[in-house]
Amino acid sequence: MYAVVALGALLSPAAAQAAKGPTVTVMTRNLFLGADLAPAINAPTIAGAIDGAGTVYNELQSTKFPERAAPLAREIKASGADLVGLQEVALWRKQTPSDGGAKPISPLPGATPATTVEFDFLALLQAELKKAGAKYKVVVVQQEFEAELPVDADHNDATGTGPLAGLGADFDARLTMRDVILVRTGSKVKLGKTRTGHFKTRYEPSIGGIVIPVDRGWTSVEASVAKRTFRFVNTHL
Ligand SMILES: [Ca+2]
Ligand SMILES: [Ca+2]
Repeated sequence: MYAVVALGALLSPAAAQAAKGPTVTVMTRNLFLGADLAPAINAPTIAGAIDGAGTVYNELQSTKFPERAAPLAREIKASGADLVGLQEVALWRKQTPSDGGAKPISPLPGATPATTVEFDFLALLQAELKKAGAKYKVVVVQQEFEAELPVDADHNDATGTGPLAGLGADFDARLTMRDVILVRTGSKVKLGKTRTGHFKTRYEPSIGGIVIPVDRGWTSVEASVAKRTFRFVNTHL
């Protein structure tokens, strides 16, 4: 969705009339991280979470962010938005063979984070924006929830790798959630200080007693146009 905001409308009617404030176009979009995480993070046990991670991973493949990014980039271009707030700008990474996930979910002390990038939603969207002829720069990125689990993608316990091979772990998959603000190159909006924060109250499901900290938060940037100042805030509630 996007909106044209007349800054004068935020002032008193008389002041607005006098000001005939400059116009700024803003847009907000939740990119959808690619899958419903419930089968994994709401599983009662690690074994169930590994099966659930298979369901999540297969849904991620079928929702095809690399394809979705193209019309999204065209939509951003068509909006002409000066500022764009993006939520669920996922970064998915993979590790083969599995070494048992990673903290905070993995019960194994030697488990390390996956580093091979599978889908970087920000990089994919930026590439499509470039293809669409829309020039946007990243103003601020904040990392939110992150988790890594072994994945039983073929739902077969007889195929597995690593220390949890017996539970069917084919590989590890790591999700890093991010929120991002973009600014259009050439926009008349001048930007200043950025701020970020996480909400103190968060969703904390547990898998077999291991608490999953589902962080969410906000990013903001101070902005001005024609000597009017405002604050643009992007949040994932
Ligand atoms: Ca790992
Ligand atoms: Ca398997």
